[in-house]
Amino acid sequence: MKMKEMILSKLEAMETSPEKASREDWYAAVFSCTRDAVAKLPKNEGKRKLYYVSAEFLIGKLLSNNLINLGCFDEVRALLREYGQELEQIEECENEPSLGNGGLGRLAACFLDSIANLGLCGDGAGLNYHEGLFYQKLADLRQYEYPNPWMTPETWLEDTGTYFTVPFGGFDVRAHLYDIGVPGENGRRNTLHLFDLDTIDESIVHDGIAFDKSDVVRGLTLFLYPDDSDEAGRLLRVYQQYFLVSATAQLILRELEVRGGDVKHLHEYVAVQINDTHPTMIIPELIRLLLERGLTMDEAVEEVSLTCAYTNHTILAEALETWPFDYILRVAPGIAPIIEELHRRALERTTDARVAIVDANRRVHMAHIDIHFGYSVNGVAALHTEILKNSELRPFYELYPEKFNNKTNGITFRRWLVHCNPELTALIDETIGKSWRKDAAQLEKLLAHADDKALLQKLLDVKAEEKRRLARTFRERMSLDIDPGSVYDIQVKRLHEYKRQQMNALYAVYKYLEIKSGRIPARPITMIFGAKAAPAYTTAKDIIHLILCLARLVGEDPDTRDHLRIVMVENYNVTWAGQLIPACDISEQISLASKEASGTGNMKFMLNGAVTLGTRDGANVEIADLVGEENIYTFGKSSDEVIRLYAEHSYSPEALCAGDPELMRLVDFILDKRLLCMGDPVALVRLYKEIAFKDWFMALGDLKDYIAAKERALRDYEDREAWAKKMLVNIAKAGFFSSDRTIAEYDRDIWHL
Ligand code: 26Q
Repeated sequence: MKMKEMILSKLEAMETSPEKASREDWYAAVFSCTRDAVAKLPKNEGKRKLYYVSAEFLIGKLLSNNLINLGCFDEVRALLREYGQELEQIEECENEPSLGNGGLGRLAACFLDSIANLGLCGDGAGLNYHEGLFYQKLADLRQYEYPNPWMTPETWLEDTGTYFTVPFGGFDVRAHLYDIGVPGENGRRNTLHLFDLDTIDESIVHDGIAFDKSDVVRGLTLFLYPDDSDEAGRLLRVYQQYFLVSATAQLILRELEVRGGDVKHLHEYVAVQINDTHPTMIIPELIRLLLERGLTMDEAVEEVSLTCAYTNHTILAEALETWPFDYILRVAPGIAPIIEELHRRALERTTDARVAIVDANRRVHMAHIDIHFGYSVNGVAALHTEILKNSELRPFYELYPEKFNNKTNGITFRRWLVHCNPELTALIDETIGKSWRKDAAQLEKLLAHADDKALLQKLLDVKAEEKRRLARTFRERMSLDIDPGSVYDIQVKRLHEYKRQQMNALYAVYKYLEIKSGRIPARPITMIFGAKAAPAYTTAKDIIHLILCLARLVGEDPDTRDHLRIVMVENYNVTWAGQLIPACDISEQISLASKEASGTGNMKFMLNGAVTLGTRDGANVEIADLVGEENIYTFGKSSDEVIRLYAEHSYSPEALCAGDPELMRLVDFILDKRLLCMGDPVALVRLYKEIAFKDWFMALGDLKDYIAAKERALRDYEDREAWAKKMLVNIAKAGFFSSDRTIAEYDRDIWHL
């Protein structure tokens, strides 16, 4: 039966008709038919099966994406339109599962999509957080956190009825396996496995997101941790990690048995990709289980080392996970002796204390386990991998040069172009045909049309339409009027000092003061922010406060409000991203060089025809090399310079301000009485001190250069045709950043599926 008929008969079974059905009825019918259709697809099979193990899968809403991959998106959209419904609106009934923090979690979701679409045999394994990452509310110029429940009766989760016993210190729990189908366009599917506990109790949450963190049985999979800054939460985080890896390891061995594989040759049947260090304990856990099945320690260590590969997503030293050995003893005593054994074996290979697994303070360095006892170590962008090899992980690179490799990140074009920007998709199809959908490099065919004035005009028209659509969304959801004729300048990503939203805020101060002194921009500017701050990260919250204060100041001042607008969207998530990215003119990618491992938002914006304003950091470097200097605005210190400044301890924001009154004036504005009267003086003074005296991420060092680059971009924007050409080149060169390319490389170099 065709999808259309299935949906209509579903409505009938629900005792309604297409004419009478409400939006919710339509959603229920389309959802259930889509889920059934996915479930019916045969699985991708192969001798070697990949398990992508990750604490986060930021999958976003699934309805449209699944319809696209099932090949019936157009059919369903047409059916709905026949009855006066829009798929976009139907989809509002679906909650977004917020099972990730940001880039790392979203990358895992893009990878699942590409693995399925390339027809590879590979599943994801993660946790089913009931409340996800917190829900962010913005009120009184501040962020407040609330639970973010997402499971409804219409859920993509399929209860498999399968349980695995996880042995914690002193008690066992039963991991309950739920599955979500991941369809590919080739008519087959893979699976995202999410583990949960039946004893979880949402009612223990009170006052926002507080709960008794020592209550493992009722609280284990309530929330995704935004960071480890909460002392009480750290131990629970280790419980979560061991729960994930123990259940996953048992699933792997059970599936191996069903497939008739031989545990003695595990690596011929299984590849495990460890997504950052959060699932690292799968290495000792697999060893433990292989010992139970009769392998010797030598054999078990050897097999597991040939099975597990590790991806590093961070350069920030403080973000590299270490756990007290005592935590492991308490949470997972079964693997504590194995970690000690691995430590001993690593010491046999080298006596260099920098690469020890357990350090002098009895802390376990998770990444060190992965590198010693995994067969591959990869960074996520060319620059990132070079920095790992030359500085952060240098002693490891000297030990194991053959393990290190780069896999520049990518994004799935099915969500980040076909789904979120159907108008641009249609224009591309019309211009160069559809071959780019299977081979993203074909987007380069657009370059042959770079001087086609009619096409350039159409590109501008599509962008203008997306900008009007976003303005409508702001009006409906936030009662906010923004000018669709203004330049949309967007910075959306987690809030972190290294990403430097504070530098963008200081640009807003600059522009505000310019307008106040009569220098009116050629065209109004709309600055859009979206960012969640970790609840315990004070400086990040202070930066949000500053942005919200500036938004109010600029928006209430009759001198400035028609020329500059600052908007911060509440609870930035995948759904927001899908609405903001197609409408963007200028993509802000302004991290301090050397700090952003890759970035993936940068790729989504470029694919949708935004021009990047960025530092030479992460994948921006590769974007710049691809599009050429005339199609990107780069500024700021190089990563080499930054690394040198840190080594010399020679960076001083105070000295910079002392020598530059203009810079000083911008920073001092944080303490301007207009802001102090409106906002929280404690927060503003604290932030002022942080920036004026510490400025660990050198925002002041790059500010003048940043302002100049942005002014240049705004000037260039006024030559609409020249700008359209930049847009076109960015779209044409985005093919490299398809996650299909990334996954093909993982398979070629690491997984060999
Ligand atoms: C660690 C310990 C305890 C609790 C939480 C954490 C934790 C949680 C999430 C540490 C790190 C993360 C997330 C990291 C992340 O998203 N990294 C991003 O990964 C992207 C995909 O590779 C890159 O594009 C980004 O540059 C990188 O910042």
